[in-house]
Amino acid sequence: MTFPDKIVDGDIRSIARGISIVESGGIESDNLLNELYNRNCSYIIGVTGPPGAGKSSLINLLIDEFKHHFRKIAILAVDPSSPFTGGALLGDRIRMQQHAMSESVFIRSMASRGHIGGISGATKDAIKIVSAAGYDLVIVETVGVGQSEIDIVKLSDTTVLILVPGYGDEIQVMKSGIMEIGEVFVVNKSDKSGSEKLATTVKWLLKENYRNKSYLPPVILSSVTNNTGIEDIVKAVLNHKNYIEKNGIDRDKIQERIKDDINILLERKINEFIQHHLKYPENIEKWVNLVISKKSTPYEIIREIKDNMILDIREDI
Ligand SMILES: Nc1nc2c(ncn2[C@@H]2O[C@H](COP(=O)(O)OP(=O)(O)OP(=O)(O)O)[C@@H](O)[C@H]2O)c(=O)[nH]1
Ligand SMILES: [Mg+2]
Repeated sequence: MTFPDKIVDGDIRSIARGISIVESGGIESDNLLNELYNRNCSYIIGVTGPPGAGKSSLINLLIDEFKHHFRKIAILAVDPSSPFTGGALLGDRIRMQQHAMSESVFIRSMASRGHIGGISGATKDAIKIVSAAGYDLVIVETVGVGQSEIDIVKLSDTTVLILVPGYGDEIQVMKSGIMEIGEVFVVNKSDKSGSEKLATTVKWLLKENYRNKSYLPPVILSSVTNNTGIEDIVKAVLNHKNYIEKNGIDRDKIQERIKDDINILLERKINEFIQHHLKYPENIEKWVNLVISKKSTPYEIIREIKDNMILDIREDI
């Protein structure tokens, strides 16, 4: 069996290796993703929220509930803080450990390599790997810090935003622009004071401001400590899944993702092309000197570059 076939067959070691390959990028990664491309059929849930909101603990409980609705579940936790084995990474593993041995649950922590708080491109590719391997549900955990929230919205079919009392008074909630982020809102740590007030505020804000008039995100109180609200979160996610399928939004999202894939590859190719044919940026200093010594102008230089490039490409063909 070939390596990509082993992934499709669901072999855990091959899946893990596949993810390591896409994390490193390069031609090997491109070839693998090409082999696996048209096999993406997972439902993707993004779970985001401030550090320590209880995302990992909640996911741990949600897994059991989601098992009734999906065959195989993959969890990808993006660790924003440390590219190595940082505390958060270890913590996520421990919190989800009880599932680690089960056949139907795959858990992987990924470093986001310098994308502060963001989802690395590698996460997007890792989703493709587990998706090809037949995981029909993928849960991506990411800490909500600015850009990462936008990234997760683009990536996910349903985004679950976890809030906790104490972090966000009304103004913080407003400021962080959360109205654009979630389709399911959760106020976790409802065993602590202030959670109901926060839930009421968020509900009110959503009602007033939510972008989509035909879908109003629910606001759910949960507590990992008391094991409450878990079923409600799953129901809300399935409800949103239903909504997007009924309204064709899932198709729009697929189009957006493919567009993104093509754009990323195109950008990379154009950069390689420029570097190769123009010897850029090595040549920039030479061009600057030509202008300083009045031997040329930027306009002349560009014209010459363009003409040379056309000749160059003709030779290539
Ligand atoms: N009281 C209370 N504590 C909770 C609840 N949920 C989680 N915690 C605690 O909050 C802490 C952080 O939980 P995590 O699940 O690691 O939170 P996280 O959002 O995944 O954290 P990062 O991945 O580091 O951003 C842990 O000590 C949990 O035990 C809850 O509902 N109530
Ligand atoms: Mg976590």
